[in-house]
Amino acid sequence: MSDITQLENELLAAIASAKDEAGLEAVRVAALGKSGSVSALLKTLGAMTPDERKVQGPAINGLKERVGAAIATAKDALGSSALDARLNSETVDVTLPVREAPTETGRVHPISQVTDELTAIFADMGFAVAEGPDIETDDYNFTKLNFPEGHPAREMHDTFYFPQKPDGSRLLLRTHTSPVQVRTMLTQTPPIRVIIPGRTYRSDSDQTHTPMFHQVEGLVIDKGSHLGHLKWILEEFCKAFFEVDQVKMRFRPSFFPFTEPSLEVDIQCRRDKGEIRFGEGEDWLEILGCGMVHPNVLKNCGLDPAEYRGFAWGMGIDRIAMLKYGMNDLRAFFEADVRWLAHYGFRPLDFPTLAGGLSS
Ligand code: 2U9
Repeated sequence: MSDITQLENELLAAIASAKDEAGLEAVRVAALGKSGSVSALLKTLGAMTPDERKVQGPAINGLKERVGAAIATAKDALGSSALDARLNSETVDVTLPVREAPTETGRVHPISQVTDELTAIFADMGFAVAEGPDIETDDYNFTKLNFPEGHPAREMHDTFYFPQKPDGSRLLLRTHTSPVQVRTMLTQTPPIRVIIPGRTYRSDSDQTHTPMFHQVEGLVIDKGSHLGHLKWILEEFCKAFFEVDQVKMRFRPSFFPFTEPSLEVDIQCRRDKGEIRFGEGEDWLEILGCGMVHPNVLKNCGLDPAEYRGFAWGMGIDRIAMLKYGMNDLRAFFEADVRWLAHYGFRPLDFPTLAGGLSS
């Protein structure tokens, strides 16, 4: 067998056994590429006598053409079988249900929902929302609010302090949202009507306490403000928030350094097989604290107690969310468990509005 015939047989076998287009391309380069075996044979023509060339020329060129044609045929076959394989593996089942959009599957956390609910209720009564920093000075968190230096009420707050600065002062994580009322009074002229929902921090952790929790506080400052206004606002809030027509409330004397008199407020409820219903029953449940702003606080915030009076209240957003929506462990609020959120969360486009129903 001549060398040419042997090379042709080898190349045709290699073409036939190429598994894919990359393998076939390797065979093409090895045969017809610049340094390929067929190209090497073609180069030998130059050194031949004219008689030899007459015989070898057509033989080698014939080899080149047949190998080229075999590669082209194999390429077509491999290309269409690769396409068949892709079409078979990438089929789309058009009968499958359409994947739900994030607006359908995402959920709003109950704390965000309840914050939106109470903002809608107080906005309807003419309140603005005020905000302030989570990191506060001792002055705004305690001193201006009538907590004297060394007063035991400071200890009750289990404060997270930052390291002491060279001048002896130290910043802290606010233990309540009250410093925002201080900032509001220092920068605005009455009448003032604000609510302050926000994060607060105390070093405490059990089933009903977490180191970070949420409060909403409210403040009204005006010339003739009195406890009657406060009671009406709180009653209207409780009816709207718990979505009941009537609610009985009980005001008990208490003590807070920043209010005088100070009161704790219970609402009427019925406890029924682990469930709580509001607006009926003979039980009482504590839901908030309130009072008339202490004259010292008004003075500390640049207001004359002879001219202005104020009242304020505060409640835990997490606590009222748990009461309204029936969760029993506060810690689950902050564990970011999507199964919990899928159960207790709210649909993102169901904004709470008074007209449309808060929680429906
Ligand atoms: C200023 C003046 C008065 C805010 C008030 C309460 C009563 C109160 C607690 C409820 C549950 C905090 O989340 S909680 O632990 N708050 O009982 N808060 S009066 O009074 C203020 C605030 C600011 C300048």
